Amino acid sequence: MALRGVLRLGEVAIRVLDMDSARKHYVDHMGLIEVMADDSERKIYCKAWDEHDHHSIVLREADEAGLDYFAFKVFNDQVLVDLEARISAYGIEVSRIDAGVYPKSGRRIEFNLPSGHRMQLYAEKEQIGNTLGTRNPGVIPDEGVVRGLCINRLDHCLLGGPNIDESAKLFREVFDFDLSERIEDEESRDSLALFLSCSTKPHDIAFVIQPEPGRFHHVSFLLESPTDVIHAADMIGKHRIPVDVGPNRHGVTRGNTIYFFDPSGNRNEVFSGGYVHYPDTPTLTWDTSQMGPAQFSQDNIPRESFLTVVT
Ligand code: M3P
Ligand code: FE
Repeated sequence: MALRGVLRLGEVAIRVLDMDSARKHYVDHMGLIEVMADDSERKIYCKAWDEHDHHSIVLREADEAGLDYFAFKVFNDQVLVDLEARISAYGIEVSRIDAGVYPKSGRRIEFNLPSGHRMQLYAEKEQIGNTLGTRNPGVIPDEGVVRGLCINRLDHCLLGGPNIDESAKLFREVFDFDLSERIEDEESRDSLALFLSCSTKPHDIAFVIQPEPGRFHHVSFLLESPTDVIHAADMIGKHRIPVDVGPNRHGVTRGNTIYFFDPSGNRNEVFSGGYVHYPDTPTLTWDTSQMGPAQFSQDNIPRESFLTVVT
């Protein structure tokens, strides 16, 4: 697996109810960097410090919270050409979006997943760097660049909807992702949650079963260390950010985690760690007899909210 196909989750567009409080949360408290604002569209664009691309998070003020769309970056335009043909041959309608329609971005293709989510792929986005430069870059940016929860980068998102087996099949058969982990019902063996990787991370995207299509479970950001997770917990407490769970450690993926909510009710996660996944790593299966250890391995208490609270 040289990473020459789908590279990573590159953009998550989140609806928020009020931009002032969203900016306070994502920029002032979490420490994402606001790189651009579009007042007419009521959007702001943000990045984490150790990302080279122009932005990874788009916040849009709207009447309802949740996910507008998410986009994966692919290696080059030829991958985009190949994937468009493969998605169409698979039986999913694909539309094309010209370069520049999405700011700082090359052309995109867009389609809907069986779970009801709008997904895009793109190969080009303006790179503005991580402030360290690319020659003798050092390891730590100048004071003030790394702030708040000390987030290194956007990592993954977890989406809720029906037909999660079908969405996972598309990722495996068309996008060449691996199924790294699966939570199933102990009796029916039905899938409850599916974790998929296109890299050496335990997951780049995951799906959880939900009756309503297109739901947003969480967007997750990578921190450098478990020490930073504890620091983030202090900051979350200081700013009175509502916590869902944590600090704790997922059994699934083994990440040290905190789940919390933005002012619109969208769930966020910061985490560090997790094992290394390779394409020959066997799929790990959990079942509902071990929901506690699967979800939160430090107290083994399953949280009902994991399967019910989404935006
Ligand atoms: C993650 C992660 C559960 C697994 C969740 C996993 C709660 O969100 O980032 O590893 O079962
Ligand atoms: Fe997560």
